[in-house]
Amino acid sequence: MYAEDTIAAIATPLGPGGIGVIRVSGPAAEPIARRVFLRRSNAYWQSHRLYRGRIVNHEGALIDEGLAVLMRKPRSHTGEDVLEIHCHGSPAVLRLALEGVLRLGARPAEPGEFTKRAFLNGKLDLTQVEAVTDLVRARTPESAAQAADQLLGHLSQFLGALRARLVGVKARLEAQIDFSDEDIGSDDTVVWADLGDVRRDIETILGTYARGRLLRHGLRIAILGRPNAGKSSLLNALLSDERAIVTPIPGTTRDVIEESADFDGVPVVLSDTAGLRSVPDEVERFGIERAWHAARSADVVLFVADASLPPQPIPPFEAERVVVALNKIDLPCAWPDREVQSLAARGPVARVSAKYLTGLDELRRLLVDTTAQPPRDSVPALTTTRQRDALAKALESVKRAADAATLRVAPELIAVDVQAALDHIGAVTGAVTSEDVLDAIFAEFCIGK
Ligand SMILES: Nc1nc2c(ncn2[C@@H]2O[C@H](COP(=O)(O)OP(=O)(O)OP(=O)(O)O)[C@@H](O)[C@H]2O)c(=O)[nH]1
Ligand SMILES: [Mg+2]
Repeated sequence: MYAEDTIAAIATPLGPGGIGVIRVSGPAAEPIARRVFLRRSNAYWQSHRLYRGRIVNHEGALIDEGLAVLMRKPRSHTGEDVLEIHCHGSPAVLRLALEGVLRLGARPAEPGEFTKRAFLNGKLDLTQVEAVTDLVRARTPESAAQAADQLLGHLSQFLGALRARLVGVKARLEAQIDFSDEDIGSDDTVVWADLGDVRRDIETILGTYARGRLLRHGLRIAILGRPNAGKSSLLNALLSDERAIVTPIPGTTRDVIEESADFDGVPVVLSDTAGLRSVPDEVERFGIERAWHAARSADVVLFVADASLPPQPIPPFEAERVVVALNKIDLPCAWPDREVQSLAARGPVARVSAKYLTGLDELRRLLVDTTAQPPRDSVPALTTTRQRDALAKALESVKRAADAATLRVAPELIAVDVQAALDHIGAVTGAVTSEDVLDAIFAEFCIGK
């Protein structure tokens, strides 16, 4: 299925650190181990045993002292012979050690190639492959927990159970086709009931996508508003950090300031921007252009309005969602109720004081959007559009099959929709897949994974 050559890469980030790991996978892993890792005795390498020894290059020159483990196939991450060499986390040592390994017949691994081999050898399914990148990149504990859950196969098991149910339905329909003369009419109710259960389960899991996606992708929030509205103060308040300069002078912020934060487990990136106004000052004008750009590339625009000044219109934004913060509510409010109510037409409104830190929890809640409820423990979350789209198609097929069963359509025809549903669910785990899908998924990987 693929060229079974031997691949190698540095698997840890390149920078000074306690330990750095070189990973080698393929048939030459063991011969390479014997050349570049010198143990006290030249005895047999036991599989899955950590040895201490000297790391040398292809010519035998000493590089470092460290540990090595050989994991013989098929009981390894990739399903091939895998060698891991643990040396000191020095970029120079790691480069020298890798070079030795490459000189002895391995070639540099492409991004994600170890995981791809694990998939091709049936060690991981596609949802687990996706979870590997998600776990490596997770920015909050909740994102990491979600990815770990998927990596451990929770989603795969849920989908496997759905498939098993549908296979049962299909078998029953086929029995009806084969024995159409005999009386097996009672099976119809079983088919309906099973299709109904599968449909409910798919609907439940589709409901997890909004939050699953949020935890995986995070949320880009651009803070916009007129000069002096309190955008930078609000950024600082949301970060609990004096990150941006705050002054009573309008036009203080000139450039976009980006910071990461964790809103109830959702990784967010907040961008504070220059206040929107027409000005002759060229520097500020550039800043305002950047503010508009930040708004275009954000998932949510957080528009900050100053409650202590007479109402000002909110400009139109292209963003998917707008949340309004009516700031400075510690001061006398200059907004008539009617004006405050009309804000709701633009998006949900939070009354806040960046100065006294009030209303911030409510604002965070509105920003991450409460419609994205946390999933129930028993139901794994969908995290990618690929998974969501395939299951949405599966749901359509199951609905069609259920409708056809109600109308007592010929079992052959119902079976076609049931098979389509099986194929769509199979696409999620990769039981049914195409080269394009694989390429798209592995394109996101870094080298050494
Ligand atoms: N009373 C009160 N003052 C506030 C509040 N938030 C901000 N301010 C004050 O408003 C002024 C402007 O605050 P900034 O955070 O710099 O406003 P900005 O929107 O970033 O302004 P530009 O960067 O110039 O666009 C400062 O003097 C802040 O102390 C608030 O909630 N209540
Ligand atoms: Mg500012």
